[in-house]
Formats: sequence, C-alpha cells, structure tokens
Amino acid sequence: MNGATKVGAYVLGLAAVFGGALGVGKVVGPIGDTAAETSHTATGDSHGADHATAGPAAPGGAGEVPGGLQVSAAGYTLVPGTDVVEPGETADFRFSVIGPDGRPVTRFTPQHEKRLHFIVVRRDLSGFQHLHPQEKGDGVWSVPLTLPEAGEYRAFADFAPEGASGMTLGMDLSAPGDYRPEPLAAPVRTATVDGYTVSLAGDLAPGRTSRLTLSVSKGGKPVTDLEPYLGAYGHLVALRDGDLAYLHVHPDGEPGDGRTAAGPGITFFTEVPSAGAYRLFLDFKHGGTVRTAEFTATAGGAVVPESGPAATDDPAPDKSPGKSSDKSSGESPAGEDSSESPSPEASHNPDDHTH
Ligand SMILES: [Cu+2]
Repeated sequence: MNGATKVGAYVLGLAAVFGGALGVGKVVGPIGDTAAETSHTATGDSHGADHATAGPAAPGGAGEVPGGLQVSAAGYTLVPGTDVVEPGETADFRFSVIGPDGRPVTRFTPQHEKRLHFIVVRRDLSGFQHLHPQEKGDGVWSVPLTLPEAGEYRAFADFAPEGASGMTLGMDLSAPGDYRPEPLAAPVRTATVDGYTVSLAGDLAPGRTSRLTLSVSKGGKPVTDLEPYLGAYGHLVALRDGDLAYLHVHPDGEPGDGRTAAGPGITFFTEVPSAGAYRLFLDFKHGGTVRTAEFTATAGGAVVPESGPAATDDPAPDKSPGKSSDKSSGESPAGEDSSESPSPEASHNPDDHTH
C-alpha cells in the first residue's frame, strides 16, 4: 500500500529466507552486512600474528572494541534459537554463527582443542559456566544449558572461522523470574574452591600487558601435578565489571613444551583495555575434575562499586523493613568486613589493595 508496508513486507521476506536457512526460530537481520565487507578485509588473515579480539583495530589502538560486547562483528553474527531459558531447567540450547555470506558458518579453526568455546555468566558476574557445544550439522550448535537462577545472563561464543581471526561474540539470555543481583566481591588475592586454594600474584594494568601467576595448593601443599585441560594447565577468562567485556588471556607455555611446570603456578599474560574492576575465572584440572577459581581484580586504581542499592533519602539502612527472607547465604555486612568471608585461608592480607 504505502512505502512503509512495502519495506515491512520486504523485511519479512528476508527474515523468512534467513530464518529458514538457519533452521532456528529466531529472526534476525543480517546486521552490519555492508560494513562487514570492508572491516572484514581490513582485519583479514594478513594480520595473523595475534588472536585479535573482534573488532577493527589492533589491541591497544584507539577505537578498539573488546570482545564479547557485540552480537555481530566483522561480518559474523551470533543467532540464538531462543533467548529465554526457564531458570532451573536444562534446555537444549541452540545457536548459529552466520557468516559474511549470510549462511551459517560450518568451518572453524580449533582453538585450545575446541572449535567453539561457550561461556555463560549472569550479568552480576555470578554463575560462570564454560561449556563446549556440539555442532549438529549445518552450523547449528547445541548444548545442554541450565541457568540455575532467574536473571539476565550473557553468553559468549569464542571461535575462529576458518581463514579469519579469532573473535568473541556475545548475546543476552533471560531466565525469567525475581532476580536479586549479587554484589561483586571485593578484590582478594586468594580464592578457594573444593578444598583448593588459588592465590593470585601480579596486577592488571590498563593498556599494557601484565603477567599474572595463579598458584594452586591443596591442604597447604602446592599442587605440582595439574592435568592438562584443553591443551593448557589453566584457562583464564576475564570479564569487565560494568559491561562484561570479554578478554582473551594467553597462558605462558603449555604442557609438554619442556619448560612449563604442572603447577603450582600457572602464568598468563593479559592486557585489560581500561581501568576498572574485572572478574577473573580460572579453570584448572586436577584429580580428573575441572574446577573454577574466581577473583575480583582491579586495574588502574579502580575501586569496586558499592554493593548496596543506590542511596535514597532515608539514611538509616539498619531499619530497612523489606529484607527478603530468602537470603540463605548469610548477610555480609557492607564495608571492610565483607572481604574476609570468602578466603579464610588467605595467605595475603586482603586489605593490601584497599587504601
Ligand atoms: Cu572452552
């Protein structure tokens, strides 16, 4: 009838083709299709030396976009079958990566022994999961996914299409229901998981590479027989507080290279793009089990934001009447004391990094 209707019909037609090609229910247009051509050539294979983050600029350059912030970059788009998952239920979660030609990508260059790594975390940085979906054919990836509690989640696909640079695309997932965000833990040097203690040495520095060493011990004894997991003794993912920018972190050395010990220390080189607070997730394998140790670390003198709700006119926090009864994990009073609870075995003073 009029122009708008025509455009609408055209978009619908495109969507039908697109959705049909995908075999998934979600309808998404070819985002950034034209821009993709140019940026794709610009970032192409010739660059090769580094695992570039998704985005047109080299690490450290002006205008650099860290990985994970975009659902579409350099011509590649992440398309989920659904973006809603009921909390507490295991879903067969499916998605595809659509390439610059508008078709699902089926050829990937393995990185760390996998063609695609899938990271899921709630937006408050809790509930980290590192999963490895299977490709079911035609570029459709499938993974059993449980979002344990309600909230807004971020999912990251970390992959390298054959002939292109490695990239990380991110998408939002929702688990409907009441959601009470957990405050970001204060920076500490020691984390415990399943009877293991992991201590962190080194500091993040905005805009330049810093060396981090994470040392694993159990029962007070250094662990010197870490097991290779995905070709390394540890895998480290760093997410920026505030926007969940996803950072590639490269381990220094690998099992069997003649110089890399199987613990207790695992060394990484990482460059964070800005001052700020980051949550670090270390996956390591010992005794046949993969565990994740988590840390908050800051760069550039950043301070972890206050964990409580924003101030209101009522200055008396003690008599807040609406406290929910489901706070089973115990109240941690805001302020200095909260940093003590997560690390009873701390060998470093958790106050080292406060002023
Ligand atoms: Cu992985």
